[in-house]
Parts: sequence; structure tokens; C-alpha cells
Amino acid sequence: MKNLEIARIFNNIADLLEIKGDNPFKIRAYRRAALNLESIAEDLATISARGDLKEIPGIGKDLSQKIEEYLRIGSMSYYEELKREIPENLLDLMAIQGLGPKKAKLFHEALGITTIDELQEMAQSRQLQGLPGIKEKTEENILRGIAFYKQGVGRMTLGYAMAISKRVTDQLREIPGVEQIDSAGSLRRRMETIGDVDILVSSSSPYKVMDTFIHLPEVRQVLGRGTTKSSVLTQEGYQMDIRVVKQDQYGAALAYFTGSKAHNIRIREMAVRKGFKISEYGIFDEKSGDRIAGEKEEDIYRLLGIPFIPPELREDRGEIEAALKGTLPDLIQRKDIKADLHVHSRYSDGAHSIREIAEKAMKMGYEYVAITDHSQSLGIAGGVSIDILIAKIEETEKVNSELSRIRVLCGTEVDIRLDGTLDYPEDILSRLDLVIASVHSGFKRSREEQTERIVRAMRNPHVHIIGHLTGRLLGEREGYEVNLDEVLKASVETGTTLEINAYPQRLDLNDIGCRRAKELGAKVVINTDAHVLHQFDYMDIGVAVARRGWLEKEDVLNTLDVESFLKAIRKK
Ligand code: DGT
Ligand code: CA
Ligand code: CA
Ligand code: ZN
Repeated sequence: MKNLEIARIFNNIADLLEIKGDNPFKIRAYRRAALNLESIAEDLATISARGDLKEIPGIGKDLSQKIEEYLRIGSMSYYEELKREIPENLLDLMAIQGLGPKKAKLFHEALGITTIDELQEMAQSRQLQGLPGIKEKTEENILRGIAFYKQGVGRMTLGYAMAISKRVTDQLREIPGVEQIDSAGSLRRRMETIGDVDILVSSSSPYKVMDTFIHLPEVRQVLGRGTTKSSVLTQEGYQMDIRVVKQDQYGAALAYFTGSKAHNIRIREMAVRKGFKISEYGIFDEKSGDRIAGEKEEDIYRLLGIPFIPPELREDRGEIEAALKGTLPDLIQRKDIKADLHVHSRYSDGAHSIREIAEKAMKMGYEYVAITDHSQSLGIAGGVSIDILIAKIEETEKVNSELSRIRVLCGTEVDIRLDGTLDYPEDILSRLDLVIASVHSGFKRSREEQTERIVRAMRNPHVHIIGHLTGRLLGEREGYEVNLDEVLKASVETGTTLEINAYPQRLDLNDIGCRRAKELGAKVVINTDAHVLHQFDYMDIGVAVARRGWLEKEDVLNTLDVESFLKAIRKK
């Protein structure tokens, strides 16, 4: 199936056109088409054979011809032409924070730079300064951006790690003789980025497991192969480790390889004080050396006389003390979530209609869903004008009258302007069911200015939620600085909720922020920011962040039924 390949090419075309300084509407058309292609489950070749390519939203005559050309000959002449005009490597440069198409083009034309390493060398030897618009400060920012980029390279997002480990473990589970299989390491602890995926298997036929593993279609290269242990690189270049153990050691091995190292050190110390020795092979009596347990992870905690500690808490951040005192949180679960409150439709830069989103939300088992498109000034993301917003309110009412098992809330993700005012007038905001306010520009403001700006938006009586608080994109750009405690205090004071944005690169509010929110008595919501239907599944990732932040069901407002939720936000 070539759907994702073609979507990637359309995105690359959009980037190349941006470097060229081409028409912004054309660029947006390619990006929107790419997004729509990603969301289609059916093979494009099948759709094309039926002659239905033009039925796909955002695909007109021109783009459908380009898709047909690629399906027929495996290349797209327009894309090849653009690549001859502009070196493809420049696309990599744009991964650096603060480096857009204009600067990429400038550095290429003035200095012949095509790679990140070349750019770093030139910046270090101060050769960028003096080019038009490039000051010493710009050069420093670029060096910081490169350092940030390089530090993130090699770590994958939690979303990617969860998806690939599911595909891999689903295939390995089918092998006869495989008893148990889990992901361990930072993935099982649900850290926001993952260095390598660790997979643990118990099986009576380790050879078969290894052989299948290294030949999976997800594997590009085998780094090492042993009888009970192997390492590979995925197609995308990330590392995956696998270990096979015997069934009676599985629990001990799972605890060991889940980590964190700091948590395990504390657990082993406690064990020693009780006369046990814990290793990856089992739990032993210190004196006699007899094996007492090891098949189940639960045995470890039971023998220490404490409740089971969920993997997301195993960071030695107070979970052992809480377990001893009996005050471990009763963590929120995925099934507690009754709504997704941040979803984009075709009204802005999403790929689907209100009706399609409502039906998807029903399939997710939700009771309600809020469709929150961008506001009028956010041109590149298809911001919705006031007239169209009124049409959207009407369409939402119509969908609500047609569907009885789901309630669609008509909302917006309104842009917070530089001065903390909002991108729609109050009389429009007051007509909406739900208002998320987010920062999308002016990232370089000082911490004080940024905090003041956000707190001002929170004081607006129409704002219910602050979206993705720091604006970070993992591995791509750091968030802006903001005084979290001030924002959380304003959250409690004004009754404005903060969002955990489950989009894999955002995960913002993060785990530490969630925990601080709970301490200060602030509530949160967990939203996916879905632009296409399959992104509704990101909810699992958002719940994982909440769990790492020690949150319980009552800390999260979208666990409420729709009437209680609306009552809670209308208190403001
Ligand atoms: P990552 O992969 O960087 O995101 O983080 P982890 O936590 O998955 O680290 P990794 O893959 O190096 O090791 C997986 C687990 O194995 C780790 O969480 C704890 C355990 N482990 C690894 N090395 C050691 C060690 O030297 N001592 C102890 N006690 N445990 C270790
Ligand atoms: Ca790992
Ligand atoms: Ca590892
Ligand atoms: Zn959004």
C-alpha cells in the first residue's frame, strides 16, 4: 500500500515549495492532501482503479493525476523536478528549531550548506553572521537549535514506540511456545521519549522467537543475535532489544528490565533488609540461597509487604514511601475517559466533517466530543472566520439532532494574541460550548511576559481550557518559558483547566506538571488534538502522561458525564 509514501511526498513538496517561496495556498493544499491521505484506510491503488481518487477530500484533478502517475511508475515528475531545483537535504535543515525555509535557502545559496553538520561548523566559526538578517544572536540560536536537535536524535516518541511494539508483540505472540510477552524499560514506564524498545518474552522455544523477531518486516538491520537476546534497528532507525526467559523467571526479569534503575535499587535494598535477594532471575532467601519466587512480578511487592507499584510510577520519586504509607494513588485508566475535547475538523486543518468525527467518537465509546477548530487569524492552519463559525454552530446542531448516542460540543481553539487577548470577540466566544485558548506564536517572549499573557487569557470568563501549555514539540523545538506555578495558581483561582495534549510530540502538560497541578489543586483534561480519525487513539498516550503524573480519575474533568462536565466548566 503506497498511501503513506504518497502522503510523505506531498509533505516534502510542500516543504520544497516553502523554500522556493511559492504560493501559500498551494503549499497548504499539499499539506492538507497529505493529511487526508494518511487517514484513508483503503489502498489508494484500489480507489484509483475505481476512478474515485477525486472523491477524497482535498484531492482535485491535478493531485489525483500526480497520485496516478506515482501508482503507475513509482515516481512523480513534479517532485523530481523540484528536487533538481532545490537540494533535498535542505529539508533536513528545516528540522532545526528557528530555521525556516528562508534561512535554509539563504545558507545554501550564500555558503553552499546542505547538511546539519556543515551548518554547525559554519555557525561555530562565525561565518553566518553578516549574511542578510543574520546577527550574532541568530547564530547562537541556531547553535542551540542544533544541540537540541542532536540531543533528541535517536530517541523516539512514546507514540511511535507504543505503536511499533504493539505490531511486533502481536506477531511474536502467535509463535507456538510463547507464553507471555510485554514491553519493558522506559516504554512500560511510559516515559515521553524512548531510547530503545525493550521486549521481554517467556517461551520454551527461544530459538524460534529470535528467528522470527530478526526477520520481521519492521526490522531493517540486525545489530546482534544471540540465543536469548537480540538487538535490531527498525525501518526508521530506532533500536529494539528482545530477551527470552523461562516462565518461572518472567516476573523477576520483567521487574528488572522495567526499571527504573533508581526504583530497582531501592527495592533491592528493602529486600536485603528483609533477608531476601532479588535479581533478574528470581527472589532468593539470603541465608539458604533457595529460590522463593520469580514467576510473577507481583510476588516481589507482596514479599516486601507493600502494594503493587504501577510501572508508570517506578522512578524513585516518592512511590516507595507512598506504598509504605498506603497512599499510592488510584491511577486514572483509559476507560474512565468519556470525551475527547480537542479535535480539528475540515472547518480548519482537520481532515473530516463534524458528522464523521461524531461517529468516530461514538465508536470510541465516548459520551461527548468537542470540535475545536483554529480561530480567524491563524491563516496557515485554516482559521475559521466568524461567518463560517456561525455556520459551524448550525451544522453541529443539525448533527446533534440526527445522532442520539453522542453529544457534539461546538468549540474553538482560539489563538492567544501577544497581549493575552483572544482572536475572537467575546460575543462569539459566548455562543460556543467550549473554548480552548492556545499560544501559537511569539515563542521568544520572556518568561514573565509569557506568564502574564497566558494568565490574562485565563482571566477571560469565556476561556475553559488552556491548550498545550508550553508549545514544545519533542525532538523539534523547546517550549517557551512560563512560570508553571503562577499558571496553576491562576487555574485554581479562575477555574480554567489545563490540558494534557496527547499528540505524541507535545505531551504537554507533562508528568511533572501534572503532579504539581494535583498538589496545587488544579484540574486537567486529556485531549488528543486529533486532525484525522486514527489520531483519536492518541488518548492512550495522554492517559499515560496523567498516570506518570500520579493523577486519579477525579483530577481529570473529561471523566465526568456530559452534564456534570458542562456544569463544572460553567462555574467559571
Ligand atoms: P531508555 O531506553 O533510555 O529510554 O531507558 P530504559 O529505562 O529503557 O533503559 P535501558 O533500555 O538501558 O534498560 C532497560 C531497563 O533495564 C532499565 O530501565 C533498568 C534495567 N537496567 C539496565 N541496565 C541496568 C543496570 O546496569 N543496573 C540495573 N539495576 N538495571 C539495569
Ligand atoms: Ca529501553
Ligand atoms: Ca535496552
Ligand atoms: Zn489543536
